[in-house]
Formats: sequence, C-alpha cells, structure tokens
Amino acid sequence: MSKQLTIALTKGRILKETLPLLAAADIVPLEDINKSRKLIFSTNHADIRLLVQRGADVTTYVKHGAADMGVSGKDMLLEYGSEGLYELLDLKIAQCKLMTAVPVAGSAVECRPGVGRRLRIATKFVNVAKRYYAQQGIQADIIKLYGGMELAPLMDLADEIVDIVDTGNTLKANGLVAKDEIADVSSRLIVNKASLKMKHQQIQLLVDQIAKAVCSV
Ligand code: PRT
Ligand code: MG
Repeated sequence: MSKQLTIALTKGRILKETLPLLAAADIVPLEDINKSRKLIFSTNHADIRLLVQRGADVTTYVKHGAADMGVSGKDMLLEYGSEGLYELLDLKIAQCKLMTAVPVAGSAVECRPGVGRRLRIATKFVNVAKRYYAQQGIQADIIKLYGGMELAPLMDLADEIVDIVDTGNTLKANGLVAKDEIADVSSRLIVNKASLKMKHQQIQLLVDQIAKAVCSV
C-alpha cells in the first residue's frame, strides 16, 4: 500500500503556474483551489494531498516534515535556507531575478552615501542582502520591509533596494532602475531528505511525471 504524500504549494502566481504542471502529471485537486478558502485539498490520487501556503511557510513545512514535498521560489530557498531539503526539479515557472535597484541617474533622490557613511538597503530578503553586500565587500545597513520596497529610496529610507524584478515595469514606475543581478529565480520542486528516503519509489514516480510535464508545457 502506498503512503500518504503531502505536497505544499506556494499560493499566488506560483500556484497559477504549478496547477497546469500537476495536471499534466495527472494530479488534479478534487475542488477548484482558486475558488476555495480551504488550505488542504484532496486529489484524484487517494495518496496525494495538497497544501496551499505562503512561500516562506512552504519551506518551513517541508523542512519540518509536515509536508513531504513542496513548490517554492528559489528566492525563498535562498532567503530561508535549504538545510534538510533537496531541490529535485527546476520547474522553470514564475521566472524572475533577484536584483539590486537604485534611483535613476539624475533623479531628485539619486544620492550616493558620503565617504564613511554606510549604504542603506531596504528589502524583504534580509539574509540574501546581507550575504550579497558582504561578498561585495560593501558595508551595508539592511532595513527589513514587508512589501513595496520601491518606495524606500523615494522617501530616503534607503539608498538601494534588493527585490524581485521581472519586466522592470514596477521599478520604472517608481523612478528606479535595476543595477546588479544577485540570482536567477524560478520555482523548484523540493523534498525533505527523510521523506525521500521513506517514500522513495512513490516520490521518484511523481518526479518523473512532473519532469515530463515541465518539458512538454
Ligand atoms: O508572499 P507575498 O504575497 O508577500 O508576495 P507576493 O505578492 O510578491 O507573491 P506572489 O504571488 O507575487 O509570488 C511571489 C513569488 O513569485 C516569489 O517568491 C517569486 O519566486 C515569484 N515571482 C516571479 C515573483 C515575480 N515573478 C514578480 N514579478 N514575485 C514577485 N514579483 C513582484 C515583485 O516583488 C515586484 O513587486 O512583481 C514586481 C516586479 O515585477 P515587474 O514585472 O514589474 O518587474
Ligand atoms: Mg501577494
């Protein structure tokens, strides 16, 4: 008899792109996830159920073994760490970049810190930013925000931001421009190491099916 397999999905734009991949791998929730307020869903496979969560919580559930597998943005894995996890597949969905961004040259808020002043960085990716600026040998004060990072340089809360950039339209609309690339981001299929050991056959089968789906869509 096969064991129960729990897969934690990241809600929002990642979920929208994950569901067609799961469907192509013949995993279909029994009710419309987008129309439900439930957080846990049965599927057409009695042994597979889905959780729907925020990205940061997906990594926590999988790390602690409360979910066997998950779909998580690489940005979340870089920020919250991937100890105890394997990245099984790059799903090539929700692709974007983690970048630094600054006010456009010549704008009223374009200000470079004076000699001896530390660079102020606003971001929700505190750990990513700390590592990045340390690697660059730049002394930086990291200011944690929970959203709308683009506002910080405009209001002189920060000199730069670290954020996700896709088209660059959000930066442009707020008088900012992307500067340096920190990492390429896409969503990854993750598994906790203990689950992979205990449910190896079942997980391998699933991974093969999802891998085929990634190639075909
Ligand atoms: O979890 P929370 O609700 O706080 O975050 P959110 O609303 O940003 O979540 P959501 O549903 O957008 O999904 C976040 C995940 O999707 C991230 O962890 C990434 O792995 C992935 N992803 C892919 C993106 C983007 N593309 C993206 N463009 N996440 C966010 N954005 C936002 C970005 O923060 C910025 O505000 O879109 C804006 C930039 O887009 P452009 O096209 O204007 O450059
Ligand atoms: Mg959101």
